Amino acid sequence: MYFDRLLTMSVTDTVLIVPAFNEGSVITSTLSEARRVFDYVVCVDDGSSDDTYENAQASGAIILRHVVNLGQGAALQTGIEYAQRLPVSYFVSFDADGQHSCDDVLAMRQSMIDDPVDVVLGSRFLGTSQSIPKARRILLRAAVLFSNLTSGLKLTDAHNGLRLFNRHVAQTICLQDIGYRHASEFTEKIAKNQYTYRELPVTIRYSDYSLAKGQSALNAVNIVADTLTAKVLQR
Ligand SMILES: Nc1nc2c(ncn2[C@@H]2O[C@H](COP(=O)(O)OP(=O)(O)OP(=O)(O)O)[C@@H](O)[C@H]2O)c(=O)[nH]1
Ligand SMILES: [Mg+2]
Repeated sequence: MYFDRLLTMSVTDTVLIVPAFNEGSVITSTLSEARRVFDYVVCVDDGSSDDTYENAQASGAIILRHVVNLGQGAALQTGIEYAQRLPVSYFVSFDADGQHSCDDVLAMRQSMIDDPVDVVLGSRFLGTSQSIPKARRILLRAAVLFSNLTSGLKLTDAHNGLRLFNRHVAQTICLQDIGYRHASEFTEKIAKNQYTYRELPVTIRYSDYSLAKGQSALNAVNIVADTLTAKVLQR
């Protein structure tokens, strides 16, 4: 144990918030990898029907649980609300399926320390995305154009789940959308709440596992439809 601690970093001012839905086969490695670097890791089991909850326990992370599946947005908001009671300055949204890397989080944290802003957003288009399917790349690029049009921000990657933000954002973001559209809501609220922000290059890993269980392209159509509806209702 002691030697193991020597080999591991111990970042205490940052909490990783990991929404997880049916990630039983990868959750232990994702959370254990994170715990080697970050003292505070909060995993929200979003009503998984597999052994995600049991396997997450083994990592020593803090595990919260939705009794029913609500959606990534709801899981993230639950984690953000809980994490505010921890003695940390920085909050990170981090996926459970192995697509995000702790090294990128450390770089985002350092960027925030060196030159504070409210939100540091990961961008796979400033960085790299290992073996992203061509169709997915085209869809994501189109989503960026649409998101910048509707939010007024100038982003290079609008639906990247890897974000680091400060306590002011954690206290005021209040994600309402429980599903995938929370990602658009997050960028809209950066504009609406006038958060200062910066993008940083990150690496998104596309494995056979993440591609097999990940988002269907159809979701993009839903997000566009929901966003347009939200815009019309705002009027
Ligand atoms: N699919 C899905 N994921 C959820 C849900 N609740 C929490 N999550 C977690 O949200 C994160 C992102 O979900 P993904 O399905 O990987 O979505 P994505 O990364 O945007 O899309 P891919 O690039 O296809 O993986 C993962 O850690 C999921 O486990 C849910 O209701 N459905
Ligand atoms: Mg994923």
